[in-house]
Amino acid sequence: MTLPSGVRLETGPGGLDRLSVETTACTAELFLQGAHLCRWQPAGHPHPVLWMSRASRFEAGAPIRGGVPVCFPWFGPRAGDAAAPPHGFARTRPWAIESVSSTPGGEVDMRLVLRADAATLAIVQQAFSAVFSLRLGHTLRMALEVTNDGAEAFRFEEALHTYFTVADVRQVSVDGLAGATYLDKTDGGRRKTQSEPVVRIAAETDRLYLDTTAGVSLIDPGLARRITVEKTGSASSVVWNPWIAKSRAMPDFGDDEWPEMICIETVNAVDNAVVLAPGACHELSATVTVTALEG
Ligand code: TA6
Repeated sequence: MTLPSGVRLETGPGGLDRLSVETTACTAELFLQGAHLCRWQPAGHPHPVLWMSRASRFEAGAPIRGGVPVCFPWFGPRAGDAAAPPHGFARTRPWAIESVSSTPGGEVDMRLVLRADAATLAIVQQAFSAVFSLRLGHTLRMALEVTNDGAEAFRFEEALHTYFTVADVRQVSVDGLAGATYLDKTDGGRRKTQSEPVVRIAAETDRLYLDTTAGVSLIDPGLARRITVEKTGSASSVVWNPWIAKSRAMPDFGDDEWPEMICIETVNAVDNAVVLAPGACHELSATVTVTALEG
């Protein structure tokens, strides 16, 4: 495959193949395993946008900790199968490069594909095609398009499980979810309402917001920036920070890393799971923009 200038296919840590991007618009890295974007840095921005754990594993078949895990065809634990890996199999399967191109302005378009095969059919008896497409530039647009290639309806969950870098998670606020219903995973999954205008993090926070199509903004005074996530085809959002105890419990997450990250995830899960008729397709997208905090 001929790659545009500024894009290389190389072997990364753990022998995992990755596409690396260095253009006038941005730098980025995406592992073919999981179509996993681990780095995206728009030109002119001094601080990393996506967060990566310094303890992440890079091994075939092991989930990478940070960046944008692609969660599919289930979110969180698999219902009725405690042995199944959380967040589905897409993030640990090899995706194939369908196309890579660039624009005169240095933006890079990638399309990667994952199709049902014997390995996935052994887990979920469903024929599907998934295309993960990205436009990497001064903004980041990601889209997950799933097609039901089977003869029966296909119910699935999905998420772009995006990890963002922050100066100190205790100082940030998350705007756009006021009034939404959420499942509080730190409180037995109880249904609650986001009564505060913005979400602040002062303890382990793990909330699945339902029936919300609104964009979400992360205001980070420490890095003097606002990160906005606009979405389409998504009715759920997640806000997650593991805090102290959960960080210690995860071997691929440094004990002292929790203050420097927050997940704002673009999701369809639980009440908002997608049900596709045979032959139908569905797209979820997220567009990430980074701007300086005014004033
Ligand atoms: O999206 C939040 C969450 O479901 C948390 O409950 C936590 O489990 C996190 O995902 C990380 O999941 P992972 O399987 O990547 O360790």
